[in-house]
Amino acid sequence: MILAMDTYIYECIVTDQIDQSDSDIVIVTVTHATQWQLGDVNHDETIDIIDTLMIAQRYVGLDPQPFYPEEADVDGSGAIDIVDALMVAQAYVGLTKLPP
Ligand SMILES: [Ca+2]
Repeated sequence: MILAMDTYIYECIVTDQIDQSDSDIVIVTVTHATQWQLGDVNHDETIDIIDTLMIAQRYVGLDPQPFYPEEADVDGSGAIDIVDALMVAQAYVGLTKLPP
């Protein structure tokens, strides 16, 4: 679950096998919610030739790091392949725009 920027209050209750319980309040404040752009496979907040190369490396069986596959399937085909690398390269040079 991705939390929006806000403050959330949770009550955590723990119960053991003989029904003794304890609880505490946890306050979570989200000050910056990051939603990664499709194509930014290394999560550096830039879509550039490095992302293209990393997708291509992944396509040929290498293991580039850091690599976030959830941002790599830019054409939504269900596979991370050379088409995704080409689309990111085209976006990098301004020939096309990637889906949001
Ligand atoms: Ca990137």
